[in-house]
Amino acid sequence: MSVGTVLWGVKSIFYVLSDDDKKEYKCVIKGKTLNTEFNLKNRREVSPLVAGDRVDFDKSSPTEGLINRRLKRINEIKRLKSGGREVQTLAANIDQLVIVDSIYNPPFRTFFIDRCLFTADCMNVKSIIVFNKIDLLDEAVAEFYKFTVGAYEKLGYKTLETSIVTGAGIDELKETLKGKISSFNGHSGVGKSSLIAKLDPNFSSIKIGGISKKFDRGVHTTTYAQMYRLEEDTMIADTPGIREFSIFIDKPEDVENNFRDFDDYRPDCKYPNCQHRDEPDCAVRKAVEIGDIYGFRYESYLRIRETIAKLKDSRIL
Ligand SMILES: Nc1nc2c(ncn2[C@@H]2O[C@H](COP(=O)(O)OP(=O)(O)OP(=O)(O)O)[C@@H](O)[C@H]2O)c(=O)[nH]1
Ligand SMILES: [Mg+2]
Ligand SMILES: [Zn+2]
Repeated sequence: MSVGTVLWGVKSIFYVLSDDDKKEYKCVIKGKTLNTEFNLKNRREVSPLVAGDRVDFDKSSPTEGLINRRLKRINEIKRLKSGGREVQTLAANIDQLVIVDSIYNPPFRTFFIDRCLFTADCMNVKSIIVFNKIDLLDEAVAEFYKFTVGAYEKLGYKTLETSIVTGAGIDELKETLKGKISSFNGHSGVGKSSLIAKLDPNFSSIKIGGISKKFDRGVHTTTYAQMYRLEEDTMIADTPGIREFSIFIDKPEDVENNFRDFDDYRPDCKYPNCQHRDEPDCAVRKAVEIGDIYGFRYESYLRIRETIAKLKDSRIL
């Protein structure tokens, strides 16, 4: 029996990098189902194995194998799909989540970034925000962009600005990824695959898409997550772009606890179970009013709460 890491897979075939000989094996799941040790509460899991999963498997030939079991995940970046009826894991066992957004085409959205940050924080995974296509920064968005970057930096999140056109920030990105397993997440068309291709010429065959004119959004080019090995110990999961990053959360009370900007104020709310909406003497809302907490972060918080309430109503949570 060997242990390895799933690099990528479609439908029922998974490519596994074996720990012992560092070779790739084309594997299928033994039997038809996999014991995933995960309570899905009647939801369907899109795929039982994703890039980054650790499995034990038997080699059946020098290039093929049979997967017996998925090992317990250290962490996983999950989202809900199909109105909450399906759970999709984007990557598992990662050291850091790289949230990629673009300055323009498509324009960056703080709500998306906040949901990703929130998901990573719930999982205790470090996150980095990459603003790609910095070459497209013009006066119209410069001020808002600067404000946003400043806000995230102040909250303690690392931000990077990159461009595959000018090469800006690519070396810094490489340095940030070195020796770690990272997952690139972001909307379709922000340039996740382009960045990975830029990091190593060996990845030049990676599929890069165009932007669909009609929606001013990317046409989905990457259709499944795939792990790229930059060096022996540096791995990057390129995940398909997502329109919606519906958060997946097990415990609704996690919402408050994972807005780090609220931490200093929460203890001063009148009610210990304050949800910071319309309760009297809410220290969080007061901090928002006087500008000590960013308004856009508070908006994101409310929207995440709303999502969770809806899921509860439809008994998905
Ligand atoms: N101007 C500019 N264009 C870029 C940059 N990075 C990527 N692009 C373009 O953006 C488009 C989308 O790039 P992709 O790398 O396919 O985007 P993706 O995030 O992988 O998209 P999905 O696979 O659909 O999730 C392509 O036309 C790229 O050439 C950049 O830094 N500057
Ligand atoms: Mg892609
Ligand atoms: Zn409150």
